[in-house]
Parts: sequence; structure tokens; C-alpha cells
Amino acid sequence: MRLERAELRLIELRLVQPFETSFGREEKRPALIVALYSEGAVGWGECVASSGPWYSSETVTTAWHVLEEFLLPRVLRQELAGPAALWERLRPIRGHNMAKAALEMAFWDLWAKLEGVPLARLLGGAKERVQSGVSLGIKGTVPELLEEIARRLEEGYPRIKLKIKPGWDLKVLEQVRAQFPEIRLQVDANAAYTIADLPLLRQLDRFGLLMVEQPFAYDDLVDHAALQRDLATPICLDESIPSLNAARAALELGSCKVINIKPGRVGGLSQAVAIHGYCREKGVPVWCGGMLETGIGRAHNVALASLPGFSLPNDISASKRYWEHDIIEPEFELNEDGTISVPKGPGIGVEVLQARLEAATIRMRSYD
Ligand code: OSB
Ligand code: MG
Repeated sequence: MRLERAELRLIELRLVQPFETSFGREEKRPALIVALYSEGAVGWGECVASSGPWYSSETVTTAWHVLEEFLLPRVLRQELAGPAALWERLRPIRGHNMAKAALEMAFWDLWAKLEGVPLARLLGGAKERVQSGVSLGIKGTVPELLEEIARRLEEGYPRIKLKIKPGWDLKVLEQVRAQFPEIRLQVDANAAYTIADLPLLRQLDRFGLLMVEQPFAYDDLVDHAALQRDLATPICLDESIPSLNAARAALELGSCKVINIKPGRVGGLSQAVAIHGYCREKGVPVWCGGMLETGIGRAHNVALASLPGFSLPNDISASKRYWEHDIIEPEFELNEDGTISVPKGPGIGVEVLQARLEAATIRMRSYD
């Protein structure tokens, strides 16, 4: 297949409610959308970088630069035999996984559409529904958090993830557990602690958590291994796993017992599938994380989470948990059994609403 044309588009959408983590608060979500055109079809990808280098070193601006100057020139007008061949052309560029992923995922969607098959099936996924979960940001007060947990449970979310940071941890969890003793609960620190917090982190074992996600630095594996030796609760790594090699190192060192796979963080779906395969061989459960994606990125995540190793609830919530109006149709909805359905149409299986996209666009450029 020959890639005929590409479009980069910077959009911005307002979140229905601000989202606060240990690294900051977001009220609006910028997203870099990639469209690839070939043989009358279009493939869509979404770059999950945010406006600043907080979750990772990438931003929407660095991603645009790397896509325009280095990634697109390596693939436009080229004859590409499939997603593996595309990855071989992107691989020599170091880092910039979110920029690579946006392009790579658009290519997977395009490829699946030209083959006339759902992306989920092309990736090797058989599930018709994926387990949903919801990630709740840091709130101003504990009662506000308790109220939101109650509301999310009422909506049907079968697993709650809480963001924690020093000062918003044990006391909050005590009150959450007092009111909700049985719910499936996990926490995510987004690297807010250090090994000096070991005595505090040991106490997390009291709360019956499914896992504690990324307590230490994004580039640490050694301290995570020390903590995991001391903790009965499984550690899950997110930021510390940018590649298959990092996943291998983490499992060899005993730095975690669970891995959160985000295609954007690892350079795309090929790498995500490779990490899934490695974890499956090792008997390590995985789940798909989220980055407050629009329906485009969400559709990719749903396809990935349909693979068999995604055995834990994913950070894949319904469209309306994030947006008043998503940019795709049909929107993703939560089923009564706490799952999200995998679309059955070709590619990502959802329609991108061009008018919504145009209305949210800040900058657009076409490349051929
Ligand atoms: O660490 O998982 C994270 C959102 C932005 C950046 C990092 C993270 C998150 C989330 C939200 O937890 C998950 C979602 O998209 O629902
Ligand atoms: Mg995380």
C-alpha cells in the first residue's frame, strides 16, 4: 500500500470536569489528530501527548515537529507492506513514542479498513466487550471524592482508580474504605513518591487494593523492585514502561507484577501487542491505560484491550465521562455488565464527525 497523503490537526476539547493528578490539573485537552489517506480510505490516529512535559517528555508541539520533520517523510509516498514494515521505518528515530504511535495507529486503522476487517481482529483480539474502569482525579475535599465514587458506581463502573499523592493518600483511603469496603479499588501515584516514603507505602497493604500504580520515578526500576519485595499489593508500572525492553527489565528485576499498556506510551499498537505477548508468556496480567483520549484514541484502546491478556479492568470509560460531545459516532457507552463493546465495523469501527473536528481545530496541515 502506498501512503498518498497525511493530515496533522491540533484540536482542543474541554473536559466535562477538570482532571487532577500528582503532576497537575487539566481542564482542556489538546490532541494532535493524524489522518492518513490511501486508495480512497482514511485511517485515524490520536497523539496522547499533552500541552506540557509532565506525564512524559513529549508535548503536542514536540510531536508535531517530529511527525512533520522526521516521521512523515520516512513513510509518505512509500510502498508499505503492512504495519510491521511501517514500524521498521519509524524505529530508527529514538524516543518520541507518542508521535510515532499517532502515526502508527492511523496506519493500523487505514490498513484494517482496506482489508475490510475490525482493527481488534487484526491485532489478534477475540473479545466482543472489554472491562471498563474509571480513573478519578484528586479532589478539593474527601466528601467530594466520596460523592463522585458513589455516582460512578451508580453509573455502573465496576472498578475505581484513585489518583494519590503525598497528603492525599492514607487518610483518603481510610474514608473511602469505610464507606465502600468491598469495591474493586486501585491507586495511581504518577511517580509522586520516593523510596524515603517506604514506611507510608507499606501501609497501602491495609486497603485491599487491586494494585498500586507507578509510585516512584518514571525512569526507576530498582526502587520499585525494593518496594515490591516489601509489599503484598501488586505494583503496576505505567510511566516506567516505554518499551518491550523496559517491560523485560521490570519483570526480570521484580519491579512490578502488573503492567499498564498504553499504545501511545510505547510507540503504537505493534509494540503494545509485543509487550502483551511477552507478559502473557510470563503469566503477568495487563490492562489498557488511558490518557483522556477522544473517541479516536479510545477506539484504538478498545481494540487493543480485546486481546486475551487484558484480564484486568481498563481505564476505558464511556465517552461522556470525558466529553459533552465526542468527535466520533456512535459514542462509547458503558454496558450494564460494566463493559464497553468492541465496534464491529472495519478499522476502528467508529465514524469521525468531520464538523466536530473542524469546530475544535486550532491548526491543520496537509502533507503529500
Ligand atoms: O497515569 O493513567 C495515568 C490521564 C492522563 C495522564 C496519565 C494518566 C491518566 C489517567 C486517566 O489515569 C485515564 C483515563 O483516560 O480515563
Ligand atoms: Mg498511570
